[in-house]
Amino acid sequence: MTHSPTPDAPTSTPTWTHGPDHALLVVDMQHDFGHPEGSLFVQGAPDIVEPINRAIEQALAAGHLVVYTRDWHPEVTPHFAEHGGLWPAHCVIESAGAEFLPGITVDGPVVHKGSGPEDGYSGFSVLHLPTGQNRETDLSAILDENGVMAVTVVGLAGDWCVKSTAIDAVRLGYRTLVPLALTRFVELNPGDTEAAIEAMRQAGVQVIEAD
Ligand code: VGL
Ligand code: ZN
Repeated sequence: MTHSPTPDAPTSTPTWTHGPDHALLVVDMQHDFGHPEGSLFVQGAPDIVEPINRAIEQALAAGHLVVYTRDWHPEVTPHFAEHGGLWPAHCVIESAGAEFLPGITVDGPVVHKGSGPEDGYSGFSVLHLPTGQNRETDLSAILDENGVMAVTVVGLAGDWCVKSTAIDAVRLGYRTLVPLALTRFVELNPGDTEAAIEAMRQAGVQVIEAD
């Protein structure tokens, strides 16, 4: 990785006039998070489908890479409450709940995460519990092969996978934007949304308020 971090990036509204080294990361726009009948529905998620589609269209029109992540869990995983984790079963590999929301435009590489005995939320790496090691996904290799230096992270959920992916992106040296208009939060506990925004800003993520 040769990117240098730019923690003091300006705080202006993002546009899709960014350079060709900019990629859009669309995180976990899947049935279980985004559909009211999904097992881990994130309030407000249906409202961001069309705005994200517009961002995808603009990114593709500008020749930018759009990369998608999918939460992709085995039926038995320490990530699920019934096996010691935090969450109801969701996004089980090849199940209907793991499908992309039918409304979302998919046009780019797809990175799966969480498919082993793993816990974690970042699209870049998850913790492999048997070894205690972080296991990398293909995401940073895909970005590097495409000369990506800056990323906009959108999708679900703002206080979990979007937050972790964005913070990891900064650590890996990408200039990183999160437009709040293009994400929604689980808010498992009151205050989680504000805390997630603050954690992203502290890490050097450029969090953009909705207009
Ligand atoms: C997520 C909870 C559990 C997410 C994934 O995509 O934000 N949240 N697994
Ligand atoms: Zn998950």
